[in-house]
Amino acid sequence: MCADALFRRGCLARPGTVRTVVEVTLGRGTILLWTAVAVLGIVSGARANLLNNPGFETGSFSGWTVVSGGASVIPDDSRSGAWAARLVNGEVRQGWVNLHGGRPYKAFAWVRIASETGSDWGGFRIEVVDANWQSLAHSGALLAETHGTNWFKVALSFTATTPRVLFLAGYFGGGGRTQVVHFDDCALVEDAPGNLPPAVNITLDPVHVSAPAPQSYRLSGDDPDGTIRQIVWEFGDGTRAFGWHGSRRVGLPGDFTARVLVADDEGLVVTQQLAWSARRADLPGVLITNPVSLELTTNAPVVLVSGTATGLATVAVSTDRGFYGLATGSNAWSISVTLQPGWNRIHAHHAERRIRYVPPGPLAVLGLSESTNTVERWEPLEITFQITNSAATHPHLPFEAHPPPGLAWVDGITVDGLFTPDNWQTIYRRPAFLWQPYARARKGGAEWMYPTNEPRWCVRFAPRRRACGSIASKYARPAVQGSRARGASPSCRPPTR
Ligand SMILES: [Ca+2]
Ligand SMILES: [Ca+2]
Repeated sequence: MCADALFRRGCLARPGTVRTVVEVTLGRGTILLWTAVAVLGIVSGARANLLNNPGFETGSFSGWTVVSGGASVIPDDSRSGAWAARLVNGEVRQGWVNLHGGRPYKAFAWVRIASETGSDWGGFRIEVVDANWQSLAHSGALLAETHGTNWFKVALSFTATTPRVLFLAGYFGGGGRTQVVHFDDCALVEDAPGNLPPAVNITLDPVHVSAPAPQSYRLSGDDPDGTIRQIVWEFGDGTRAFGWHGSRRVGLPGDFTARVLVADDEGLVVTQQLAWSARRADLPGVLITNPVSLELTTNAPVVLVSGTATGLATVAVSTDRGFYGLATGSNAWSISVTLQPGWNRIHAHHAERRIRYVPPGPLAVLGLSESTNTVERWEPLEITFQITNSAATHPHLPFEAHPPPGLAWVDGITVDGLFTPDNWQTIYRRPAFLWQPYARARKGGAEWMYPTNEPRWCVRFAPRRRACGSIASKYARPAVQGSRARGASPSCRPPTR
């Protein structure tokens, strides 16, 4: 009969066949934390600052015009050098600055909102206007609420529309707000191709911590042709922080490397790292002597972990992947640790190893099972299957060949189902997902959900078009992109049409 899109198993060669291909993209081969990507563009030579007395180092407003409000030059809160400007709802500006019409420029200023009271529209701003009094660049209202009370850098970009411009800094708003603002190190420079990386230094104080104790962290520096937009600290002991500086409490003993990720306003990322350590006398000592390497990859599902300990009757070993056990021995201890595919963090008290388990067999899609042999138009066709020998740590997260900096630990897996009603002239791609069936049960007057069996992969598709003749249900073949292990080539073929 001329069926209304009946889907039936096993008729692959007939016209109108719907084929299914399960396409598997596996977790990447390695975790790269804080990979430096300081790839520089072509940058021209030093760019001349077109402003006069940009840092107020004359000790005066020479080169500037005080337009309104309270304005003074102060010696006790400069961003650099000896002097900075202080405005109390004031405004200053440079005289007309000559530049080249049509060329790109950048304007910078360091600003600190020393105090702010009241509320009204507007706020402190940095602005560039052209000879026709058209605003070319504007920082927006800079408020303590949004920018805090520490020094920060304002970076503006504009294209000159006239041969001269004004550089303005000051309060523009209602009289119900009073802002005391310090600013320094202003600049107006012609833009150049490329992007310079942020130049930064980091400090930890103290570097060697007698834990438990606080440790402060501080990043200093600048992006010479822009601003620093994002700062992420990865201290190495499992803690993170954001921002230029702060303090945290250190409790974990060990030797660590702090890494700092710094991104500028054009997305260029540089990293800095600094070794530090913590010791504490009030904890038992546990060392892992085997494996020696802090990180390694293995094809064995069980790894022997051994070490030494002082001050402990038993040594407990656990992983972040569900293993827990007590080691044999105490002063010299050992235990067999069962690994899960992907990365496993093994902890023997505060000692740690990271081991990636890559199953040795070939990647395969097994146990394909359909919900039904035939479905009507718009009815769902559900195919479940298993994937063996995947090395993805997080099968519920998608695979990313090039994850953003800081997200490299998300080594997931992407599985798609491809469906075609016309021998691959038209392809419908549907994402598969790891599906954990549950059973409901009522216990103690409450409803509970219990997982039933192991999770399976599942992809669903409902045909939306009619087709004549018998339509086969599926044709499955795994295809692998990416790799499970570093440098490994795909072990399966791409979809066959
Ligand atoms: Ca200065
Ligand atoms: Ca830059």
